[in-house]
Amino acid sequence: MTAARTTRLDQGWSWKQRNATICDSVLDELKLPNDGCIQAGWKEAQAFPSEIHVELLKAGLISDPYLGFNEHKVQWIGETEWLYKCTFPFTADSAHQHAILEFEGLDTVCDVYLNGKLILSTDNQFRTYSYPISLFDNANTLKDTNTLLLHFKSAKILAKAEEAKYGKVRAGSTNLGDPSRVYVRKAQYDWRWDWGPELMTVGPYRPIKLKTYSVCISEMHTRASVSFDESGTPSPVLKVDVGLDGTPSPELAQALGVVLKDSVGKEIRRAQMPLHDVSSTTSMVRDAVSWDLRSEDLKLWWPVGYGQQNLYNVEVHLVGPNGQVIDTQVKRVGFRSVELVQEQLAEADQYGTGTTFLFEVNGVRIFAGGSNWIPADNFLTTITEERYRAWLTLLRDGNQNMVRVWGGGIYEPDVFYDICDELGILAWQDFQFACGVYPAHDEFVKSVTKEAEDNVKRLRHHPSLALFCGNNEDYQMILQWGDTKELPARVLYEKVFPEIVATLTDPPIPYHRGSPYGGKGWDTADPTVGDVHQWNVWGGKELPYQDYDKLGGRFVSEFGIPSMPDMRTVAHWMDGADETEWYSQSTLMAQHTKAGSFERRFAIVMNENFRLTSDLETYVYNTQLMQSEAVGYAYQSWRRAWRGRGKEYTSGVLVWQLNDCWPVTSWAIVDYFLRPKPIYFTIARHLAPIGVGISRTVIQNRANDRPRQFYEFGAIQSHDAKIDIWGTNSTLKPRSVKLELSFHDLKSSWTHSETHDVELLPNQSTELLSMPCPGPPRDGAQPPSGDPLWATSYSVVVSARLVGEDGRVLARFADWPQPYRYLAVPDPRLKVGVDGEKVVLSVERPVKGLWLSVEGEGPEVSWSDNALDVVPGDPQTIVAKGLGNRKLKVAYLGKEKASVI
Ligand code: BMA
Repeated sequence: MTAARTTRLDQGWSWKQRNATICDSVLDELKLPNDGCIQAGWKEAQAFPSEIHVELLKAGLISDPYLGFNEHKVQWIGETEWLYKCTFPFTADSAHQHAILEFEGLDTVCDVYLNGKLILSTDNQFRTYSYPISLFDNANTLKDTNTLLLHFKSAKILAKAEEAKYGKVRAGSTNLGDPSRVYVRKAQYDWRWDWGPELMTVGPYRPIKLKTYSVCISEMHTRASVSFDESGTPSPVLKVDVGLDGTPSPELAQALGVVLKDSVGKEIRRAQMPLHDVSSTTSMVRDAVSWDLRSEDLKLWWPVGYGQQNLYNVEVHLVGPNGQVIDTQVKRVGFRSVELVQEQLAEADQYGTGTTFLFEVNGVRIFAGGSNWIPADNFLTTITEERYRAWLTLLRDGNQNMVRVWGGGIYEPDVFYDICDELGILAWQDFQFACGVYPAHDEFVKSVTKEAEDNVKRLRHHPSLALFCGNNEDYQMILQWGDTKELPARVLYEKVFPEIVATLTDPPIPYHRGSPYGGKGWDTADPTVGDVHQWNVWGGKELPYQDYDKLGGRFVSEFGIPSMPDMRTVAHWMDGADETEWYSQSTLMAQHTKAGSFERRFAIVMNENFRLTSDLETYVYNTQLMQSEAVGYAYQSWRRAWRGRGKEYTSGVLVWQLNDCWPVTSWAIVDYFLRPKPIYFTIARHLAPIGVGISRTVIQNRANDRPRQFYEFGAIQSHDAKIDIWGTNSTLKPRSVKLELSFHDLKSSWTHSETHDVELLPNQSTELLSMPCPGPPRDGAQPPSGDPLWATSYSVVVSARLVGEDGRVLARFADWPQPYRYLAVPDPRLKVGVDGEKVVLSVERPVKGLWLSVEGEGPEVSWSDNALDVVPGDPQTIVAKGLGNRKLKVAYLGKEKASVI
């Protein structure tokens, strides 16, 4: 009796372009091994799994599509056919009657030939395909040496053919690729998106395996759950279902062993069940174990910030007649409960009453602060585990606790969710549908059903997985377009997916039919129910970002503002371009900015808030500060709306978007090369366990004074300004802290400070203070008689910090007069003290948006904080990991070009 054996077919691959003019069909090629067409042009694959653009690039046959205008030079690749082949040996094992070839991911339209025989035709990138082989039939399918040949066809051409057959539909705008994309189950962003290039790659992008066995474990379902009694004591339960494949007869397999171990390998429980009650026709063993575990033995899994990420391994062994292990599968699990709570709010807020949209984990209601995730590259095979870890660690270190895997990319590989489990990041997983009227003909529904089953089964054991969601913006688009009446794929979002999720997950993973979705007909913009995508600041009505506090909802799962990336990233795509091209409106900048109407939209928001500039570096800095101020203001306002039990007016904020898939100007808060933009640090401060916020409301003299976003400058005759100050506390304990306020006039040396003892309520925001904004004395000047009184606070920076009992500063925030284009900022007289990796920053006058970088090349510095507002009397200490002996550079509002200090 030999154990089941799995071999990864990852050696000896080669590839070439299929030349249809020489050979009529791939089959011909195989049958004529000496014909020139099969020999000629095969190139050894440099990596496996593999994608054709990556191979072509490594072979020096194309130029890097991420540079300059090269994207346009490689479009032919997506319209061409490609072949991959490998030969692999096979030694028959007399004990093995079965073999299975498993394809974990083929991108996308592919005919698979084994030894010249067509065994599979695929058209869904998201499915796992398998081909079972009986080793005892006469077909002799596997020989001593075997050839596997993959013939990839153009998904772009297939999409067009399907469109011709089923009709042209609406799918986003031209920025979101050709609408025919909805017909093919390939990552939708490959067709181009409003932050990504059009790169239709092909290839075996995930592993291919050959498994041989007499009997084996085909799947395992670990049902790790926890319930709580009235006193809150947890009762963890583990049930395990095991699927068997092959011939589970007593001569071959006698028992199933299940072992539960902690993360260091210490055994917690073990059991063995005989298989005699499993008939050869039953392939699924339900409740192989059903354990009520004691909470003393097991610790719960918590999202980051609420407790530890305790993980356990569940091993399932298939045991043969002599006690030998024939097959093993292991899954890492965590014990936690997760619920999406949509219940009536106790009181109305500015939007009315309505229902919550919040995540409750282990009975604790959690404010979800996080990011939307897009694939981290157009070439998925280049995203190593290390890169995934770097991305998700950045997210976690930025005080974020949720990531939304957006519906126009992919179901990420296992490693992504493994890392989420380890770091305590909750994952919101969209089914892969985005911004379109998707079809629902039989074949399509069948294929998508398989896709959904494959991925739900693959992902359901991850404790990080908090939500499955039907699609991205398909409902919203209908509302937006106004001329489309029906979404055929509602059958998927409203029937197929919820049924699959309900049947295949236990404990149940919540399901939401689409993001955004409110529940009232097509209305996806209702702020009182469900989630919203807030695109009326960038996009839509182009409202000022200072209005974000009025534009929230119960859960804002998307909103954002783009900015240019780090200057080094710009330099990368410029690829040595002539200096005459280095200006913000050049064609090369446009090539690396895909957002619809970005010229107008940037013009509005930049013009409203910043001085015009023709200097590229100043412009880059300004777009980044703008993004940081705008998105930061939204985080701060919406976290304030998490006001405690029954008043969870906003329970989550996910910025669009965490990452980039190539070097580009986009909404990303960290660029393609993992270089954080200022907003990354601003969000981190707003989501810290303890936070402080300030909002300033201009008190108008007359009803027709200029709107409030202009604060007191536009309404120069404003009577005064009111400031509201609140604190946030995401811990589960109240905190007594000192609120220290300081006020600094930008026009004079006037300052004022005061301190208040305050208490921050647990797991919510607390309103701390509402007061008139002080300002310098009017010096006796009075407005002409009859004119209203004007304020002097219009040039005052209001700064707040929360200080703990031990004197430690827990939170800081400064509210500056706006808009910044009016400000004559004084020289801050910045002092920078460097001691190893410790950097101490102090100023004599307030400084806004202080951005630290380093001179010269070298490893990326990891900053503990950056993009700072610093005020006199409040020096800040930063840790600059990796600084070495390099010199620091600084930029800030008023001195936007970075210079060495
Ligand atoms: C959202 C997303 C994406 C898009 C982004 C920026 O709606 O769902 O489709 O990239 O807006 O426009």
